[in-house]
Amino acid sequence: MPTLYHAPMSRSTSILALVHELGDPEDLEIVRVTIPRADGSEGPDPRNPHPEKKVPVLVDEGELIRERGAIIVWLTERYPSALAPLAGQKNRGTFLKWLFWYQGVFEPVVIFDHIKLDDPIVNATFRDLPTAIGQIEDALAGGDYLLGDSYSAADLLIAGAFGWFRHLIPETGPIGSWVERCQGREAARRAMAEDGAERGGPA
Ligand SMILES: N[C@@H](CCC(=O)N[C@@H](CS)C(=O)NCC(=O)O)C(=O)O
Repeated sequence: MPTLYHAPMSRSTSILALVHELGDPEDLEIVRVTIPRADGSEGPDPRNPHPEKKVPVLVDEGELIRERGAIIVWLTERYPSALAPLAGQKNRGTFLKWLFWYQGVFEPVVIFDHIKLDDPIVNATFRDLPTAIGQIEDALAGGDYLLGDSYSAADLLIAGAFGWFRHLIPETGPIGSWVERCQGREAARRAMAEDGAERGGPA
């Protein structure tokens, strides 16, 4: 039985939204844990099996799966749906590309930009935020979502980041309306409402 360890109003909120998108599988258990918050409240939770006590983390079939991209692949394979092309299906490679790009490039670049890190080696490895945003804009020029016409768990992950960091949304171009489309989905709204009610605001 898969067990998701989740802290309200954190990176694991996107995985809670995914669980809702997948129809709230009955065999999936959600354990709410604490993490240290920016305001100094809470702290690491002894029940959290993550080696660094981070969230999200998923435990299933005797394995511990960390990193949202990996958790998304695992859950969308375990509970097949329109949210993710499976191996052999159209757009599978594009789907995986976006998940890995988010974890390996986009989130680091957002953080480097936030701390105003301007380093030639970092820039050569990751490029920069305008380049990253341009990649998303190019993809959205071909349809309403990253895979074209249909919403996927890649949209859930990447648009979710813009939902938290709205200042990253360019004033013009397709990203603003894409974020609204993704964040306006029932599953995303439910996850935010549940977490907000529990915690009362972002981490
Ligand atoms: N790369 C990880 C990041 C996980 C992460 O940093 N989670 C934060 C929540 S927003 C956390 O658990 N922070 C608590 C801590 O660092 O102790 C992922 O995408 O899953």
